[in-house]
Amino acid sequence: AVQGVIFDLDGVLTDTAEDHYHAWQALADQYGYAFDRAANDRLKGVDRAGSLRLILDGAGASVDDARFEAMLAEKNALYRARLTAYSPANLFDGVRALFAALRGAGIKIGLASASRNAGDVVRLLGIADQFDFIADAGAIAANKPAPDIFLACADGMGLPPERCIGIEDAQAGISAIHAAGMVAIGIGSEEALPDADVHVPAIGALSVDQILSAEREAAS
Ligand code: G16
Ligand code: MG
Repeated sequence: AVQGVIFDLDGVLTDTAEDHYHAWQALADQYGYAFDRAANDRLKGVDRAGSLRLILDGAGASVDDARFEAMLAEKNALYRARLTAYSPANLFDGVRALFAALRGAGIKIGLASASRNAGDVVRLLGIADQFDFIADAGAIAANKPAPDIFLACADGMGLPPERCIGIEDAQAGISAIHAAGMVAIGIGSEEALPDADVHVPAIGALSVDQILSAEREAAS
């Protein structure tokens, strides 16, 4: 049976994507790079440096290493300035109830976000103490779609990966979950996440029973 559920952060527990968008847009405007919401959608689940590489590629621009690092720092400062407005009100509906139900069922809770700010975000959301383990994105060699962060999270919870289920809103994240040997629950439509084993429109629509039956279905 399932012994652990590993959550992505952005798009699963809260909408940090909107704040990443505004930070990247401000940076792109400052340097005169074309950027919009559609371009931002392609950055979901992609780490900070990977995102900047995609933006530069899209603009046909190239910068030296020092400028690249400075731009990363600048984007992060813009993003963190937006995080100061975060509170438990930013937590998606149903997360607290789902976490309580998982705990009641003896199932561990993990976090596998590509964000180096994930620890601060869950503190601001008021749920930091709910996790058995929070994987450190800064200590992971290969980002999603590589399985590393989900494997590190299972390991940190003291569980074998095949006893864990992953929950993601981005295709790269679903691939990472599968590469880790876990069943994948997708937050979003079947069109958006064709590889997910189970789909729910939002985290608030997900029950512990559905999580348990997702594993049984995938195993049969
Ligand atoms: C999130 C977002 C990405 C962002 C990444 C890194 O991933 O989806 O857009 O680029 O974190 O964030 P930071 O700049 O804070 O390190 P996830 O894995 O939570 O969906
Ligand atoms: Mg996500």
